[in-house]
Amino acid sequence: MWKDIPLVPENASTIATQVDLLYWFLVALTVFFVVLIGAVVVGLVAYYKKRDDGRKAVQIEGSTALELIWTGLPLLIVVGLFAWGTSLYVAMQKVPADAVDMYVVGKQWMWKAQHPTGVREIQDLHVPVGQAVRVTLTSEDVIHSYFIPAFRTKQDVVPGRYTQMWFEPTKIGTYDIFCAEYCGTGHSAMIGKVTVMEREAYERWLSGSTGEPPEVAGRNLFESMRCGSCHPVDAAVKEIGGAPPRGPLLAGLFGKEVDLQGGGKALMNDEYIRESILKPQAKIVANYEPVMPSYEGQLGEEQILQLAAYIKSLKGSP
Ligand code: HEC
Ligand SMILES: [Cu+2]
Repeated sequence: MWKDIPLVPENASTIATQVDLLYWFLVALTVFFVVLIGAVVVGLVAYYKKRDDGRKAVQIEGSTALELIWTGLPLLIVVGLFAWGTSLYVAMQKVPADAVDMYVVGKQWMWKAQHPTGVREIQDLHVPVGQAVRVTLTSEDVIHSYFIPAFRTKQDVVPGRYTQMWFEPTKIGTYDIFCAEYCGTGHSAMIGKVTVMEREAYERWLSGSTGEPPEVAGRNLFESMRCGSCHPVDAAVKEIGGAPPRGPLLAGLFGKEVDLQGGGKALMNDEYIRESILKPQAKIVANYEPVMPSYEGQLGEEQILQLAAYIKSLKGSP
């Protein structure tokens, strides 16, 4: 029904209906009070204007009942809205366990996407219907915002940091992607299309393009950047080049806490790996010398995501 009303985008994800319900409730509530208060104001003006019988206005010095009503009622409404909004917000943040990972890097003025199999595309995004997708986003330059109105999802894309959003498309079709954060002259051209396809069609689309999975690209980078000259990736490696490894073992660490010099702890996640590669001096791992060079300027955001995917894929107990 809503698609016939202009300005309301299509409803094509599992959360779209809930977002719309909250939205329309807010609109209805606002309209209700505007009309009610407007009608009372206009009505009373008209009523007292007509009744010119020389009476004086009566001052009301206080009314506990009235005060309770006009404080309590709005409070109830606002707290209810807060609870509703918060629970929806939490649902929109909680990524389903079966979500597949995709990566999107924003850059003036394009979106570069990478699929779990390594297939890449620019501007557009192809996704299978009925499959939850977690998108990890970052930017190579300024702040952008990844906005897919039909899915009711919008997420800031910030340089130097990873943000996430997820959606589960429910309807086959092609929908808009916009940049929703003014990012320079080409901002209005920073648009694309998300194409929701049947799973088989998506698989066919994927196999029609070539690319390496991010963790494979990451392993190649790990080798070509010679990270392995300091870091063992296998607990069995006790020596590199005839000496004990200079860097910590990287296998089996993802999602765990590492001890830092000076007693703190850090959670090994995408963000921490990124910082370790670009600003290795920011957090020094306990019992290691700060000898890791910074790769700032040598590795792009997409490459860092690939390295993180590779480190994530390294299994085994540290
Ligand atoms: C010259 C040796 C050296 C090289 C080369 C090197 N590292 Fe390191 N790396 C270290 C040392 C030493 C540490 C621990 C001290 C610290 O935190 O800076 C470390 C820490 C790390 C950590 C944090 C590990 C933890 O247990 O918390 C990550 C992730 C990492 N390096 C990734 C890389 C990647 C990816 C490369 C290649 C692009 C690389 N390193 C190249 C020496 C090196
Ligand atoms: Cu932008």
